Amino acid sequence: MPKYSIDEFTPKKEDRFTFGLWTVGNRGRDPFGDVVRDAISPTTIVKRLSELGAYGVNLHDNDLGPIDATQAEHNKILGEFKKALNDYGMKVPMTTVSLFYHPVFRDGAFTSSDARIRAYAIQKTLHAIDLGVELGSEIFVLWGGREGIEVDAGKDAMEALKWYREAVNYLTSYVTDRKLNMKFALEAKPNEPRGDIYLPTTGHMLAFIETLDHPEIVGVNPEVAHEHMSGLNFYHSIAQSIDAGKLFHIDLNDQKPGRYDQDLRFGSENIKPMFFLVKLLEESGYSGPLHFDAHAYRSEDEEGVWDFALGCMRSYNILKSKAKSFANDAEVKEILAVLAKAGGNDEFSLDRYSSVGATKLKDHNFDIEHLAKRGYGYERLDQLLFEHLIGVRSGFAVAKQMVAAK
Ligand code: DIG
Ligand code: MN
Ligand code: MN
Repeated sequence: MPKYSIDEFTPKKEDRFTFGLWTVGNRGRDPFGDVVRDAISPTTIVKRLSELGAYGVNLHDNDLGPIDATQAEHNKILGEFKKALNDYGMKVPMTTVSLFYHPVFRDGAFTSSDARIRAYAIQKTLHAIDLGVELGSEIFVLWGGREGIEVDAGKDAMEALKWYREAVNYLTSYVTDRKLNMKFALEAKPNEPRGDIYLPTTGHMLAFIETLDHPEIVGVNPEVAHEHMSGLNFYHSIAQSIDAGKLFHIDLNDQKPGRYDQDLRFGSENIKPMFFLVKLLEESGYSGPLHFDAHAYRSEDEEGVWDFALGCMRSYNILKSKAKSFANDAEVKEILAVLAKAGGNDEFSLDRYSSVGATKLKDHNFDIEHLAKRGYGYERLDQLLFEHLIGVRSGFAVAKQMVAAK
């Protein structure tokens, strides 16, 4: 049995780490190979994640049991799940709905050209919202994995966006009408499984939200791999989401550039980008769940799955510690202070327009040759960051004790 060290990076419930049932429950199927792992029951997932220090689990409506389960079967499975949550002190901060797995959604759910399928998709989501309320979720994620096309000839993009808006408006009206304590987090992805997915990035979602009837209860659920698939800087996507007051949830994982959606263990590929992400989340005071929408390599057995889960959480905590040591580094602080001072003061009051100010600005004579000459010290600053991340500038706490995995 692998031994897990207990040290300052060991996850604790107050870290707010969560996993979808479908993440650690991923059985390793891929487009070119069958499952490699046995199914892990929801109650076992709750138990093992709790023992590793996780705060909660998330689920799609169909994760607890088959889509054609009878009401009696569904109630039995739900009862066992709720008992496990209670026994192991685990929460369900987020619920979502599968509008992508069943063949009925082969050409979209909210954006299907068939009005009956659009209606079924909304009905399925209403029931999933009710399930989430029953489990105590306050966040409902909508990922439109099938809302897209392979060929544009078959669907008017303007019409598709109208249908998308109709569906989200219907759902927010339901929550408002029934006075449910639930807000929505829209998750973007550029492609896969569709050739092109509508609203492909978090930026598109932020713009879309402003066109809705109840934008105040709609935010975003950005995922690392999905923005990286578009070659975007995830830290910047999160900064814009926080700036807009719309970071309602987040899907943490990792991704090699230019690949399909790999949903890799958090921190396993892009240490520096994930450093800035964690630094922002912690320094901004983000208080939502830290959800890992990722899964173990197909090479792993069940023990490897739990190594994966612990690795996600430990990596976040290690980067959190690195962010603190970097921010407290005297030389880093000195370089940043010089940068701030060299930037001069805002003598033109650029943060508040005035007619007098505009005249003063227009008449000012800037010495741009002089301004063009200054250097910025980024090389030294980035080298210091590298040395923090590599560990030569501050070692990790030595593992205090080794204990057998429970
Ligand atoms: C894929 O990134 C999607 C689905 O796993 C789920 O609907 C959503 C919730 O995190 N992410
Ligand atoms: Mn993904
Ligand atoms: Mn996701």
